[in-house]
Amino acid sequence: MTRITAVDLRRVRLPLVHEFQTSSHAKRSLEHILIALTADDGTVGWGEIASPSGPFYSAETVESCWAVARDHLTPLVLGTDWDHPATLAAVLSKVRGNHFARAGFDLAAWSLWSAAQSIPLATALGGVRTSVEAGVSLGIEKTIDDLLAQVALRVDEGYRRIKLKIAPGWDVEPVRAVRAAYPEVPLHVDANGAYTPTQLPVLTELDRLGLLMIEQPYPPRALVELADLQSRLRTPICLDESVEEVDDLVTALRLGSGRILNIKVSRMGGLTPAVRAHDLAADQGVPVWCGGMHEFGIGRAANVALSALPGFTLPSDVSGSDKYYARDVTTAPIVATDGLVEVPTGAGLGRDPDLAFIAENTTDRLTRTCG
Ligand code: OSB
Ligand code: MG
Repeated sequence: MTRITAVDLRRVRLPLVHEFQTSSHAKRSLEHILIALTADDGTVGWGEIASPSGPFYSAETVESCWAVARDHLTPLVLGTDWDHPATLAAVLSKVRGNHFARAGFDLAAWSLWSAAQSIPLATALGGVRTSVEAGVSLGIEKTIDDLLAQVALRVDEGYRRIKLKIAPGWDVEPVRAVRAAYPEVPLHVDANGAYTPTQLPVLTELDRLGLLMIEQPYPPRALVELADLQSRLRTPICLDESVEEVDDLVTALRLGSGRILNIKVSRMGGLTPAVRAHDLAADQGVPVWCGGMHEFGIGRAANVALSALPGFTLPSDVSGSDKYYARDVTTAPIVATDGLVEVPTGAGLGRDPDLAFIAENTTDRLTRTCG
């Protein structure tokens, strides 16, 4: 049995090396919340809450995560006895929604537990790969030339798949330009829910460009409309925002709302539900890949570990730390070489926090203990 005796929350802000713009907003720096859980035997496990600052991807914000972590999740984990992260996840799931906040605690519990077992996190999760294929996600740029320059950079670095953010007004033209310049590169687009059925002609145009998938063309709850769209397109629809719960996946697969699943640890509420979603998708022959939220090194290491599971048959958004940050919060960054990221082999997360660098970039901190 393990008992958490201390919870340490830190808000940490890092500048982005390149501004990132999606259909809803642009960002130059990111603030994530790092969590350190200490067990009664002294073992420490780190987690990360990778929420965007504003409620544009999901309803959560850094502020909401901070409040829920402080007022609800910390009291739930402090002093609770548990023998496996899934047990603690069940306790955390008393809190409805708030998946990003919960995911940070769930990850910290997995880090702690795998460290205590002296096994890599990937092994603890059921991972089978020693390295995973990495894709990149490219934001909306000011011009098509700027976008082509970004694609060139990442193709030259060896990334295995390029994803382009699209939005009404930035879709067929830029995607066609990239397709023309790189006829062979595995390419996909992500709309973050920015289209409606009235824009079917645009999606039909995109359907002709040989894309691997079209990610989240319609808003999260539009599962019926997505199923209708999927029946009209050859290109597989990939679900992201639509699947927050494993039960959403059950509904989506029954309806035929998509053929591929992006599994994000944050969006699902942690590694525990992420593995369940993987298992369900694998059962039904649905390929999955791991999506990202621009994670710092802690969350990034977890994404790599998760991507080692057998059902992750498509390249994940697990680019090297250097795509986003000049320096990361772990003593060793995540590195992609020729489009592959090695799965950490050390016990636990396999990446150590760089405490001095974290301290330099901490904007707020809160510690709670119990005897
Ligand atoms: O939809 O996948 C998304 C970033 C912020 C919000 C939503 C998304 C993304 C990404 C980032 O695409 C991918 C990454 O972390 O490398
Ligand atoms: Mg997405």
